[in-house]
Amino acid sequence: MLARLRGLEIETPSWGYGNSGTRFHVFPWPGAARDVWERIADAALVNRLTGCCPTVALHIPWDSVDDWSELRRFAEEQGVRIGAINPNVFGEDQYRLGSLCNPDPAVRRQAVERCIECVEIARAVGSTAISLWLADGTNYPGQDDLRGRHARLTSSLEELYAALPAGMRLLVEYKFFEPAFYSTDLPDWGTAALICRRLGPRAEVLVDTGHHAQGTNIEQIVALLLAEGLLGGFHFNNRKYADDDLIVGAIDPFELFRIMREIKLGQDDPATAETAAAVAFMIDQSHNVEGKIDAMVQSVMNIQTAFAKALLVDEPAVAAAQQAGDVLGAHRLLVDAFENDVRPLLAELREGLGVAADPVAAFRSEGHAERLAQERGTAHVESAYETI
Ligand code: LRH
Ligand code: MN
Repeated sequence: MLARLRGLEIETPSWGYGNSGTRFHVFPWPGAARDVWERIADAALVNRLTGCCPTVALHIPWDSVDDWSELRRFAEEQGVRIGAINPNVFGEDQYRLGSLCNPDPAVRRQAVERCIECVEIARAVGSTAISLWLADGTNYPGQDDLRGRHARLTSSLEELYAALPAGMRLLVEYKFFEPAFYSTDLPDWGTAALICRRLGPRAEVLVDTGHHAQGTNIEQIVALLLAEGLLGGFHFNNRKYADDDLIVGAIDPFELFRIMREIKLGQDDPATAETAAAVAFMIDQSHNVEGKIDAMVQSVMNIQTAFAKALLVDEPAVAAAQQAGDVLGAHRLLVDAFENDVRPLLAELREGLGVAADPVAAFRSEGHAERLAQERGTAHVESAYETI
């Protein structure tokens, strides 16, 4: 049990440490990271506090530097490695009508080149994953040819896939809407799975837990993608309404438990163990009204809690109840596990990792927030409307 919990490594996102907000306002947080160096330093602090976050994901060009080997060295000196590289093909003017799906071949070229540039960056920093999300879509019926956009998407991705060196994989992230409000070119797991199958074995689906329509059974998608050998990773966060990017498990911890149970079952099944073993557990959240670092640590703790409870499910009894058609019996066995208080177990895990039993309490009692606010001050960021 403890060995499996110790094996759970969680990647944190560089963009989760800086000031972020909504289109209505960005509330600056005292001591929030202001550049990639501080974002990596904060990720390293989260790793020191939790003992299980050895990698940090980067977003390009938000995290771009002149000397990638210097950044790699800095990260390693801080005690972390650079994880997934996220090409940003949504934050520039030319992407109004899309990036890889844009009707204009010149814009598609720029977007493909940005992605291939990220392959070179990944190579330079020792990363083995390109994690790609596209904002691409349309806002009105008739705005563009839906099959035409799909054809552009697949041919652009085929070019990117062909540029991947051995050992590097492409994680394809879908999202059912936003910022496009009529059609999204990569809207769901099915489209992502079809495209990954078409590309090849090193293309896998990334499940962002905030990217589904209300009522979607995410753990069933996870189970299916595991069964098909197509699950590459997660962007964990939580939501009540849309892509709210809230602290993982903060709104629906039972859903997170159900997702982590499918991961456990996938690890235990020889037919899916290889895929399950390579799943990238990454957080993708942003903090509009709360501090960044302790919120990230809380998310890590919530994922560990969900996995610990999933490991406590009496699976042989569940299988027997399922075979016997004992619907409530099977369900109650999951609830029994979920109702466990696993904090003592996790405290034992953390003691073994040489970190505090409650890393959030440690962050606070050690005065990191005050120290960082002192060192960095408060940077003001304009929200979308404020630039009007
Ligand atoms: C899109 C998304 C994607 C990132 C971005 C920061 O909603 O989930 O993964 O690139 O958030
Ligand atoms: Mn995401």
